[in-house]
Amino acid sequence: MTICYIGIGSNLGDRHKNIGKAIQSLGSTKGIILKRTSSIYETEPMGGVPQGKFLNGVLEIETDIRPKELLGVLNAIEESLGRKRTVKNGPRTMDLDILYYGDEIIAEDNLVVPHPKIEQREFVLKGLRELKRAE
Ligand code: PH2
Ligand code: MG
Ligand code: MG
Repeated sequence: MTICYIGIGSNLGDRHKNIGKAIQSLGSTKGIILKRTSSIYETEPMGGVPQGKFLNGVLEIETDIRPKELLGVLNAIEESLGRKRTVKNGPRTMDLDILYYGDEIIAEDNLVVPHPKIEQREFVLKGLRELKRAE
């Protein structure tokens, strides 16, 4: 089993409801144990088109699902919550990103881990600090 950190975000529709549903789906997926959830922060949109504020947080999970397959699970949950991939970095009902997968380093076309934008995003660092401090 590997400890992973997942970034969660929503800025479209009922943001709180979307976050709640995604956490519930993730926690009820076979092979995933939801360990802890950071506070959910309201954040100004960074980059992309002008858009509404996000709710963002960080989740700690334990899993035996390999990274590529985990990405598939996250994409399926995004889709179940109505995510449409139209505008790059545009508004989204749900965004689930693999931040860390244990201490693995992955550099593939569709999956880079650790997530390359961790250090540019204060809300991700805040969520990670909150969970790591509680260890
Ligand atoms: N995600 C993006 C682009 N901009 N801004 C905030 N505040 N939160 C996000 O999760 C976010 C963003 C693309 O994934
Ligand atoms: Mg993202
Ligand atoms: Mg994403």
